[in-house]
Amino acid sequence: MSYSQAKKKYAKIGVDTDKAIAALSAIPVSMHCWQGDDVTGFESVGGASNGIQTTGNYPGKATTPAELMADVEFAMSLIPGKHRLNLHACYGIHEGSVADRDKLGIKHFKPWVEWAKRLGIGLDFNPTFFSHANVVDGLTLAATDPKIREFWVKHGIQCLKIAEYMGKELKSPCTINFWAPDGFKDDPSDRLGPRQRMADSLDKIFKTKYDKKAVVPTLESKLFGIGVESYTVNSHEFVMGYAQSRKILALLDMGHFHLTENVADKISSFLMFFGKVAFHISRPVRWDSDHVIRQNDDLAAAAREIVKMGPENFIIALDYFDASICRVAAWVLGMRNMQKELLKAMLTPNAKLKALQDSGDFTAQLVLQEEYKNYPFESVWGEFCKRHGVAAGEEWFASVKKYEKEVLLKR
Ligand code: RNT
Ligand code: ZN
Repeated sequence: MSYSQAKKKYAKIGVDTDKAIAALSAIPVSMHCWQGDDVTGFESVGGASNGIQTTGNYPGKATTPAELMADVEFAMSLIPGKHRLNLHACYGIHEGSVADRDKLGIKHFKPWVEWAKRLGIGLDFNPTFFSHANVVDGLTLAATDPKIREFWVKHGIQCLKIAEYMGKELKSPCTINFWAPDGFKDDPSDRLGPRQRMADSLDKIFKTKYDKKAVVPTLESKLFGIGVESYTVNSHEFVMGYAQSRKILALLDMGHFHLTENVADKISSFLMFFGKVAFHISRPVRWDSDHVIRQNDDLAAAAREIVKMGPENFIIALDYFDASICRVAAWVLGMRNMQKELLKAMLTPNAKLKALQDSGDFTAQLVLQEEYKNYPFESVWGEFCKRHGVAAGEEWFASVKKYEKEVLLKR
């Protein structure tokens, strides 16, 4: 169906496709740098460890800053619209010897900021509380040894400074997300102490003066990790309470809940009590496996809530890392899937469906919720891509295969 035919069809149900295209164009998604190299970073050649791991050894991963930058740029050229890059502290660029996490500074991220300026994109940031010898007995900010806690507090403070620098230089607020793997494999005898130490460490970090217009701190909750099955310090309840009382944002990761929980259902409550919602869009398969996001029901439900609640109230970041497939393809596919689901939600007459719910006409609600799914979304997606000068269909993959042959497989 042509775009003009689709536009007419959508108009009949009260949906303005041009408005939807413009609205989608205004949503930046924070693309995670760590899909490009299996969360390795530039501090050592060892892979991700201490509560985080990747599986697979597909060839061609980026091993230097120049390679990662090139791969991100290439991926972004196949994704419609302007987006952001989400960096982790372990992606600092060190000249000579590697500065330890507590000594990281602005200079280690200057090349990233210069690069982002050239691309005209914003950066987001994350302290790295894993892949390090100071993760002691699975703990960082909640460690029993005050010296270990102090090390990680220093890291958190340095990262706040780096995030402030990014936000100011790029004139776009930098979201800094705190995720710490702290937890225990087996039932702990003391569940309170580690949480008190975590809160104390976080308080010490956030006591640092930082420009609240340039930096948006978020705290990510988690249910469990491999090797940390019985207890996670930063549980959902801990994070809700901490973030609410300290006036920072809580971050929801789609892989950090029981698999039967509906993560999309949490969004409206978050919005009511925090005003803004930070999101790690991921795909758990049986556990927090961080598979590439697909156009599945979970993603669709999350996108619908984002659209209904106002996308400007969301910080949308992707978080998955599959090392068993082409990493550049994984980025492009996931980013486009996110945008596709947002567009589908925008092309749904949400106000009309809400009116049916409010009037108690649940039959019509169910029927139309289903029927609207078969409207000609693809024609609008095609027009959106055309306006952004990128391929609408699977042709993008041929470009990735060419890049893979000419660049990735030569590494
Ligand atoms: C881990 C968390 C966290 C990380 C990134 C790399 O379970 O989801 O967000 O994936 O910080
Ligand atoms: Zn996450």
